[in-house]
Amino acid sequence: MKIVVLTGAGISAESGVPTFRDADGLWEGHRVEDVATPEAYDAQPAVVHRFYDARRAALAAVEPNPAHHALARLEEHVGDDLLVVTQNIDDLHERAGSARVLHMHGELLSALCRACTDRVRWAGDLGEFPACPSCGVSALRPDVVWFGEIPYGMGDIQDALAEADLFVSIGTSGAVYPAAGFVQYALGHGARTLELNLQPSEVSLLFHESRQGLAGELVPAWVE
Ligand code: BJW
Ligand code: ZN
Repeated sequence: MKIVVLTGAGISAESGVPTFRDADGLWEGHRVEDVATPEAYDAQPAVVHRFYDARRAALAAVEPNPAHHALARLEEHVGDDLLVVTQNIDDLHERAGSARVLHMHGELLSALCRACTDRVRWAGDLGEFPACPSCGVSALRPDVVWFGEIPYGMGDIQDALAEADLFVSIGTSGAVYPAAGFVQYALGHGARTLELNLQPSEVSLLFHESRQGLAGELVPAWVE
């Protein structure tokens, strides 16, 4: 049975990583839609670098939770039949042991060169405007996907969704496209669909089944 799991900020919440649209969300006082844009970065690159530097530092102090571990165990059982597509830029799936993880919104531990488009590992403290190790130009930006930019891996994701027997969405509000549209795409290709989220999402009604609760409880219960 082929399974595609989509994860969002809710799966990392119990590890202590803040979500975007809950009360204690990121970008305090700002709508993420107004600040997570290339235009915001062009206007105030130092502010945006500081924001991601702080999140990178915070990442070092958190650990995967039972939901990440359950997905890693599922991969041990089903191997290549599982693909985890995550909107998260943290590395908690990998640290829990998942190998088949596609980071559609980029990665906190990666930098993208605006000059040569190489993606390089963000090693330690490179300073505020580090130079690219590939081309030497000082044009490294966070390797994350902002509004108006095209998410990574869309072709592979569509192929996996089209082949999936089961699509499971975990800890995402369904507010951001194209990820919010995956349920419809999977349904259109015959998959069964299941949502695991703390509260009803914007797309809950599209799923065959929607369970509400903590990812750290719902995901292990679903996997076992
Ligand atoms: C728990 C829990 C617990 C809490 N247990 N659950 C109009 C209509 C349709 C689309 C558009 C439109 N206008 C513009 C667009 C496109 C736009 C978009 O969607 N805008 C919307 C605002 C409408 N999208 C884009 O621009 C995207 N690109 C694009 O469309 O390109 C065109 C294209 C696509 C495909 C092919 C070809 C071309 C890019 C979107 C980039 C999003 N980037 C961000 C920032 C990434 C970097 C960073 O992290 O800083 O990604 S924004 C932010 O939102 C981040 C997240 O990945 C993303 C989704 O958030 P998520 O994960 O769902 O978090 P929350 O906080 O919203 O929800 C958490 C949920 O968990 C809640 O429901 C809680 O209840 C739950 N929860 N604790 C279980 N313990
Ligand atoms: Zn470069």
